[in-house]
Amino acid sequence: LVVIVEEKFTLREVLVSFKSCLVDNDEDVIVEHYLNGWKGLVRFMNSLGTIFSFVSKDAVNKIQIMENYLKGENGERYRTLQSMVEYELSSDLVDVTKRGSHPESGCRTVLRLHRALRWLQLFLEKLRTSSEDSKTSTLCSEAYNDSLANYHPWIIRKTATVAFLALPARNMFFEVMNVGTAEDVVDMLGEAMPYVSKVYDFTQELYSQHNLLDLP
Ligand code: 1PZ
Repeated sequence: LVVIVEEKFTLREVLVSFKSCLVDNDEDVIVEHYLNGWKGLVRFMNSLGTIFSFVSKDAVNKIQIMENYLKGENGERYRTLQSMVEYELSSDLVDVTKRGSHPESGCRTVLRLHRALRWLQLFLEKLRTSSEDSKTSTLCSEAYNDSLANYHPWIIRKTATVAFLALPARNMFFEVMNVGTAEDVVDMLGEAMPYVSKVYDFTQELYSQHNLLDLP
């Protein structure tokens, strides 16, 4: 007899897991933990249905690129975002103005995830403050248009906008989060999103200091 126990999984633990990214008085981010946070987000997204598989595929691909660096011979240089940036820049491993011999640098790969984290912030904040009759697809596309869309070509924007229409309604969406009543969800987001924001803010600052915010 084989018993398969579906592991209970809640959005709270995913968001809170970003807390463990920050080290050294919030002056650095551990890449391994950052990727773990992302794996949780991908898992959550997959539980929303296969329509988002084109999104999760890209995220998984980027997580994989970073994990390969971590496992590779220079893995130690990729331990934190700060050490990755210093290493890749000082060793000329980043295409800075146009795509060239380093199309998959750690810096540009993390930048894609970082931009997506901004979308997540905006979207979850909209959800948190939304009323019962708000449409998740509207909240989602507003958040998208204010963030990621600015970096995406027309065909991806179009595809994303169509996919958003398949998002479950607000109450269903809250249920998938698996944290309790709508009120519990609102409380959870208020408590857990600051961890994500801290990681976002640190990364933004680091990338801005090194002029990395427009990497091709
Ligand atoms: C909850 C519903 C999920 C909605 C997800 C909203 C984001 C839509 C983004 C659609 C983009 C998917 C296709 C991939 C595009 C890539 O071209 C870009 C740029 O990478 P490059 O081509 O330069 O290598 N990839 C990205 O912008 C990263 C996208 C990651 C999206 C992760 C979403 C996180 C979801 C968390 C859900 C809780």
